Amino acid sequence: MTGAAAAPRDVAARATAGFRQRYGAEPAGRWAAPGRVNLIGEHTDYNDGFVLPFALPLRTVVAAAVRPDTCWTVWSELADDVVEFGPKEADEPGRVTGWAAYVAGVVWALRATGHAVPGARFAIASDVPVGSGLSSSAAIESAVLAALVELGGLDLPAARWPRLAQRAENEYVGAPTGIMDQSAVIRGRAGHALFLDCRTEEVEQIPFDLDSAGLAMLVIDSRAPHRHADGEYASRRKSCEEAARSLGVPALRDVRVTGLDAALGRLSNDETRRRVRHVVTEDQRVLDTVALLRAGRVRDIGPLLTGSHASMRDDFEITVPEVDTAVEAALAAGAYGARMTGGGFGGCVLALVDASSADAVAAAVTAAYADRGFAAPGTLTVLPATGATRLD
Ligand code: GAF
Repeated sequence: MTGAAAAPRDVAARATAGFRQRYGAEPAGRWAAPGRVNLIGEHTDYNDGFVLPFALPLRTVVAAAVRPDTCWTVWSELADDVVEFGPKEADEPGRVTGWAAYVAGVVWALRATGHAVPGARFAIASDVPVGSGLSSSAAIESAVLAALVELGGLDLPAARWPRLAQRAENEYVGAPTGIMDQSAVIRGRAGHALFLDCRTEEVEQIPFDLDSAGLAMLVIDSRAPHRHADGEYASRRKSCEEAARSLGVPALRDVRVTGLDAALGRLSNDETRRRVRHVVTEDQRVLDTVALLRAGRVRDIGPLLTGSHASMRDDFEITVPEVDTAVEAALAAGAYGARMTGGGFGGCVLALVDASSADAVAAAVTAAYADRGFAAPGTLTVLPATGATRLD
């Protein structure tokens, strides 16, 4: 032991302790933003379609205060590292790299849209695991954005935050993602899933009360090593955009299931046909899921979740053996439905289960992993939680 105080376990306390230790001062406030899972609607967001994510109880907390000059200093417990940048680095996308790029990207996006961003010091602590597909990057962006808007008294209503945080990720970090993650993280509400029309950005909070239905949502971290996920994501997006151009529509959202066969008949490439079929049927599965939840039929969404997984596996081809194993084992152990959530090539699987059988389903998945020689998965049950917020 070195005599240093043990790090506090609570994420907000860790952010505050990190701020005091790095900067020898008190933060002006603490802002939190959660990770997310997507209940259904995968790779539909950048096709102007529908998604239904919810915010997780796992959060990233940013303790922050303004500094007198126009520079930004960031410490994160994730890398136990301090990064400092000024306007020159902030104004040139790509200049700040690694985890701090998500912070610099937000500063860039705010400045690029004409906001006078105050210089600031940040200390970041997080319970959102990195690399598990639970949007740890959107959580950092959103918590930093919330902090800067308030510290700078910026005129920027929360409804515009998701698009701005997405720009940080697309244009500063260079990841061609859609608007789902930032929307879930910013606009999520406890006890609800967020039904988002990614074209109009209209949202509807859909009650998703697992507890009173005696259900639980099991999140299984597949622990699958990332296999070229970034390049595969970009290539899926490109195929979709090319397919929309071939079909003469603004986006694949404009092809509805009733017109799917006719649209497929106009495409000559089999792989492109499968990509289009995934997106069009997935949009419909989101709409069907929303209809069932509005009717209070939570259990009945199970087959739609499983259908979404099959579509991602067979048509969009973004699953890997670990996630397929987790889905199969969860279903065999009695889950009502199961699917990979997020961009693919690893990440997490969701399984809708009776609350009383969550442990047994988790154990069954762990056993199936051991049989296949995979590293043990992580498991936890979650309820929809609140989006980005100021803590105090
Ligand atoms: C990632 C992206 F960031 C989202 O925008 C979305 O496209 C998702 O993959 C797939 O649905 O999380």
